[in-house]
Amino acid sequence: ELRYPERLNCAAELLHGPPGDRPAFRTPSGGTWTYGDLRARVDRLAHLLTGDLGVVPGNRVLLRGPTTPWLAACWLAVLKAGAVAVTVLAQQRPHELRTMCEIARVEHALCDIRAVDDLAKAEIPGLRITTYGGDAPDDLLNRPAPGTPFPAVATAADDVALIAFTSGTTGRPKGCMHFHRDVLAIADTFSRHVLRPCADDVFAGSPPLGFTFGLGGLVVFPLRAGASALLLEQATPRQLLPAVAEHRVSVLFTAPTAYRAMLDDLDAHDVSSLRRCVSAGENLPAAIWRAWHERTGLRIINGIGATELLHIFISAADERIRPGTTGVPVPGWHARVQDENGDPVPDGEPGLLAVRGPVGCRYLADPRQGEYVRGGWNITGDTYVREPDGYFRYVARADDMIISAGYNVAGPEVEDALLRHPDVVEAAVVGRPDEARGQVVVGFVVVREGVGRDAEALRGFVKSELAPYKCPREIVFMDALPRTATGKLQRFRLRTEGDQ
Ligand code: 3SK
Repeated sequence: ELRYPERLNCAAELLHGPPGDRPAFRTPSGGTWTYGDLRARVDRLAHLLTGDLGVVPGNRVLLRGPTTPWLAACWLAVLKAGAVAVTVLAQQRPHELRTMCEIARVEHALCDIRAVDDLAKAEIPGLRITTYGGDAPDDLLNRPAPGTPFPAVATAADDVALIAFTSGTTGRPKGCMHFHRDVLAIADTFSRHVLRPCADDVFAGSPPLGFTFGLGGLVVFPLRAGASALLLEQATPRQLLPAVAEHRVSVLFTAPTAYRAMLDDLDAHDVSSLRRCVSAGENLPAAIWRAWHERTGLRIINGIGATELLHIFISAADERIRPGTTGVPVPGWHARVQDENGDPVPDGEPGLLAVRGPVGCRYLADPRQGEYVRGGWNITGDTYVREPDGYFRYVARADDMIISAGYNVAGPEVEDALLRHPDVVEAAVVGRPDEARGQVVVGFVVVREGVGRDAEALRGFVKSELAPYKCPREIVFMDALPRTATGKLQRFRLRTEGDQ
């Protein structure tokens, strides 16, 4: 069982250990931040937050920007100052940002100057935006600040440290609150027991820091191990391979589709530095695991995680890996498969995945809490089978969430965006199976009589409302959507539409 002191500031814990001259963060251009640099910069930022910006413990601070050491340093400074970090994706649009700020009651924002336009456009009442990375004298990084150490605020282990958003099936995002001890717990369970990193490891990967998969893999795990992370602003599969080769990356975090895409380019790059490859975000097909193993000799570490539970809770490493399964509960975690009534189903039969462990789901002011946490178990929304030998095998998502290239997309949220277009009278959005992306988003639309059927114009409209990964790949125009006699949308008919 994990035990932490009653007073715990996870940022201070993550920063205090390694010698000052060890590398902490690396950048693609060859820059290095040592632990000494990182500590000094986090302290400067914390002084500015609590001084110039007037942030007090408990304030919620939005963080938005591409994956850079400065974004990571801002995250650490917010936590060290006892405030709550609200991490969002750089692709999120004004409408989404406004909703999240409303839910999390965000007072301040630290925003990379390159990502500020949409945040400014959101016109969030009362939000004080401070940019970093620009030339202006009031830019966060250009302000004078004390060069003295900043004493970490003595937060309680179960004070909220961060709020991470997950899109709900109803479309309204859910804010998941996580404590200071939760941040350390993900490192002291999955990372410590499955990854087993050492101080010489170089971490890298594609998930952004606004996704807890990336926050854990690229900030929390390397710092907890005294290792370093290469932070890539651009991390498409084509960009990952040269970065691995050039920076001798040893621990890689990305999604199954990226492993698959990298196979095409593998021969042109030296990936001999890799010793751990982690795949999560969606199910890892056994065929991709086998192809990667054949070509690299490396056994991909598959895992299932959730924003609600912060990081990975079922996985396996080394010889315990069984391709085609997710693995076994990570030490510290418990998992079972149960039916709708909460009764365990026999091994070999599908049911709802239920897990409990050191991190639990705590939605911020959201009645859906009662759906996720039932009888002390977190119900992740995935259908799983537990094999007789204790391995867990993924079957499907139990709800209507679309998972496209590792991103979770809630169909109803995209429908809402489509319906905001003046010509659209009805919209339904479903995921259609796709070899490369797992699923692609497809929108079915009924438009007002007499107006033209312009799919590109509608896609452009959705892109202006939502992050581009949520935009339907295809728009199908219909005269009417299929409905039951009581008027309920028959989504299952749309999912197979076009298969014939
Ligand atoms: O949502 C996920 O799939 C996930 C996977 C790994 C770690 C964290 C998360 C949220």
